[in-house]
Amino acid sequence: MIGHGFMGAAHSVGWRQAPRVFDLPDDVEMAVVVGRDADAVARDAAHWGWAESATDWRDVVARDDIDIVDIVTPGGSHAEIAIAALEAGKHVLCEKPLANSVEDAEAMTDAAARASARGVRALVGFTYRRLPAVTLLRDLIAEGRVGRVQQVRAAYRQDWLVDPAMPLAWRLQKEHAGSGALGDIGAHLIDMTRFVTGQSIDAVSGTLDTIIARRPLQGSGSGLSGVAAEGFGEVTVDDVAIFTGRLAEGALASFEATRFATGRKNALTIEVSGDAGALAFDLERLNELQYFDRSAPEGVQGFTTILVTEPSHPYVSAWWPAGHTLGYEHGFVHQAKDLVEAVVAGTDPHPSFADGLAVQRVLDAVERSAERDSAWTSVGEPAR
Ligand code: 4PW
Repeated sequence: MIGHGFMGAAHSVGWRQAPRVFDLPDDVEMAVVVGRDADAVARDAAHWGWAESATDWRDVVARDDIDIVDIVTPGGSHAEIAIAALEAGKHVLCEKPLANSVEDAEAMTDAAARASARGVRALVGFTYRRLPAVTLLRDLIAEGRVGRVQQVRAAYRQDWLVDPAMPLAWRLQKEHAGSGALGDIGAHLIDMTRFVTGQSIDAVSGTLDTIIARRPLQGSGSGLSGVAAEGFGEVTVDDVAIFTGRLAEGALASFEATRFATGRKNALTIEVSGDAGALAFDLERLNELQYFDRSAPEGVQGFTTILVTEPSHPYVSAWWPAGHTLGYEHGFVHQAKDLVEAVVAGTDPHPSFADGLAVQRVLDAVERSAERDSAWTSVGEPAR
C-alpha cells in the first residue's frame, strides 16, 4: 500500500478483515506500506498489521513478492504510481478520484487496458458502491422497480471547512487534489449515479464557489482535521460545487457537493425517481433503503424502509445474523474481497479505470461549465 493517511487506515481494515470474514480464493498478506516519513510509516505499519514499511514506492513496485499495489496517496501522484505498477505487472487498486486531470486518467486507463490483456487487473476505489444498500439499489433499478428513471437528486454534504481556522490541508490544494468538494466528494455522486442507473452523464451545467480563500498553513493532521502552523496560504480549489447533469436516456440529475453544509458531517444522499417508483439512500442510515412503489394500492402507498440486513442482501450473509448492522468500514472490506476474487478469477473488477476516467470527464466538464457562467457543457468534448 502506497500512502498511510486516513484512507490508509480504511484500506488496512479492508485488507485485514476481508480474508477473515469472506471465504476468499487466495490468501492476503499485508506485505509493506510506503510513506515519505520513515518513522511515521513504520509506526502505522506496526499499528495496522503490515509486515514491513518502506519510503520509496519505486523499490516496492519492483519487488517480485508484491502482487497488488494499493494507492491511497493524494490524486496528484496516482497516475505515475498506477502506471508504473501496472507496467510492472501488479494488480492495482487506486483511490478516487482516479486522477487530477482527464489527461492523466486517460493515460491510466490506457495502461489498465494494456495490463488487462496480460491478465493484470485495475480497480478504482469508489467504495460506496459496495455498501449492501447501494448495490441493492442498483439491483432493484436493474429489475425495473422504479420503471423509467425520470430524475436523480444526489448530494454529499460535509462541514469540516466552516471553521476558518481549519488549516490548508492537501485536499484544499489544486496541485494535490485536482479540485475541491467537486472531485473529492462530488466524484462519489457521479460514480454512484452512473452505477445505480447504469447510464452515462452526457452533459453538465455547473457552478463552483470558494467561500474562504486563505487559510492557516497545516502543521499536522490528516483526513478531515488538522492543526495549524505559522502563516497563511491560498485555497486553490472549490469549497462548494453545484451542478446538473443530463443522463444518457434523458433524465435530469442534480448534484450538490459541499464542505460548508453547517451541521452535516458526512451526509451523502441519493434519490432516484421513476415512472413506477422511487428509491432513496442516505449514508447516515446506511443499513436502510427507502422504496416507494407506485403500484401499491392507493391509500397504503408510501415510502417503505427496507432493512438491508438480511442474509439474502448483497455481502450481508458473511457478516452477522439478520438485523445486525454494518458501518462505514465495511465497503473497504468488500472492496478488498472483490479485488482478490477478480484477480484469482481473471476477470476485470468494477469500477474500472475506464469508469474512473468517465467520472473525471464529468468533473472536468463541470469546471469548464463553471468557467462559462454555467453554460451546458458536453462531457464528451475534448479536455482542456
Ligand atoms: O472519499 C471521501 C474522502 O475524501 C470520503 O468518502 C469522505 O470524504 C471521507 O473523507 C472524504
